[in-house]
Amino acid sequence: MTLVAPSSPVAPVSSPPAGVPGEAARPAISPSASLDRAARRVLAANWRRGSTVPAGGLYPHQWSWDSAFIALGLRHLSPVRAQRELESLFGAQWGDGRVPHIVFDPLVPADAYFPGPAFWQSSLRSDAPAVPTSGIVQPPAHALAAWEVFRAAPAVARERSFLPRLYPRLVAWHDYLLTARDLRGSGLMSVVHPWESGMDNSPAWDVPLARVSPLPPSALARRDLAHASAAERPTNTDYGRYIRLARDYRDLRYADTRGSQEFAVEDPLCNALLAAGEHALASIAREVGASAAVHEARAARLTAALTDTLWDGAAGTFFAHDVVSGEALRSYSVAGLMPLIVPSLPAAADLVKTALGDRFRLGSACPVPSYDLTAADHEAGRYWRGPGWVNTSWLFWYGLRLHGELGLADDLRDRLLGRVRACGFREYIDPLTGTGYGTDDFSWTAALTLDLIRTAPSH
Ligand code: 2M8
Repeated sequence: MTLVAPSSPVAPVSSPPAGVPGEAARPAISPSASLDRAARRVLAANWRRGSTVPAGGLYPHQWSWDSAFIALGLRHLSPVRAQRELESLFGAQWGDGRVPHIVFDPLVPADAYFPGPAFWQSSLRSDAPAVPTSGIVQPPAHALAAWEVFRAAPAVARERSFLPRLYPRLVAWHDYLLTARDLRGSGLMSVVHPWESGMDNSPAWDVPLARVSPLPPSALARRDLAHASAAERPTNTDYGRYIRLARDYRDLRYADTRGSQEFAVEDPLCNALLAAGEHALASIAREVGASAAVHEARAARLTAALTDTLWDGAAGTFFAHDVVSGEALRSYSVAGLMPLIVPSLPAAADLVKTALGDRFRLGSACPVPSYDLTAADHEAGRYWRGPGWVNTSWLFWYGLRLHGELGLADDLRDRLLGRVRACGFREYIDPLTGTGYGTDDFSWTAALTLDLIRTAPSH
């Protein structure tokens, strides 16, 4: 098979890699050959007529930020498939610019995933697409992914007008987040449901979620427990609250009226992706002949807002802000380290220091723990309350390279590959023991593993 030139986040985003896609061979790391093959098998098995499911059993539809990470891996296998992954997602964009967190596959039985299309009722909105979707969003990793997908194979992308077609949709997506979702005029976007953060049951959401009265277990038709152990998933009380919040938002026809939210937080991970995404949009704008200035200005504003509003210098991390109570959510989750992906971030060196400290133990724990290793409520095998995930670790690795921490980046890459080699393409992994949890054959674990294998070490 032909391989594409590895693209590096260290290279300036405005200069695509030279050469013809498909000509450069990946570095010969022979122990990775079988891992590479196995990752490709997972992605092939999870491909469904134009997009990839996160996992055939547990998540049998298309998820928003999963597709961004999956596209980053697919770009090494088939530039066209990587482009289609993003195109199919944006094909389900709503008229107000939101990109739904799930695009349902009409061929999958209605009760395969809860809550399904009958719960979300996207048809309540005349600006929703014909295909059924959810009505909430997920972290905006897409502009970054689109630019990296383009850089992997510019000729193929130009031939298909990939960026000219996607650019206006990416802009509408960011416009939605920066206007309708700037709930207090801080310049930052809010998430209005824990699922929107991507880190569903993060301890960071415990305080704001405690205000939400849960629906009783009889109102929940959980399907996840058929595919993963209850000890590794959110509790029934969490689920009761998730469904309550989603039902209330749906009953408002997904209106983002200021002050109507029971749960609203400014999350550092989402806002970091938005800022990094605006940098990517500036590069995309240059490629398609649009003005980059608006995106550069937005990136600068977001970086300043993140730093002024969410950064806590004494703690050495970014904390989410609870828009309802007006308080900082002082929880050391990996989301607080994610602004490392933002170019020219003033706090970059402090974030690396925090990652190397006891709470995250970057030098030994792997993947990067989703939550503070020293916290009394750290749970090494429960979802977003402790285990490490390959996507947030990949983002941290990307940020390390971006900020010139090449030795740390290479070390993290090698240890991530070692973990996956040992436990397979699991959804999440105990960062200290390497025990795998959640579903197996998880798409973004496979895709980002492939990306780590195919990207040359920095030095
Ligand atoms: C998880 O979230 C979904 C709800 O969106 C679930 O638990 O059913 C999260 O890990 C989320 O970040 C991820 O995108 C999704 C699919 O992999 O699963």
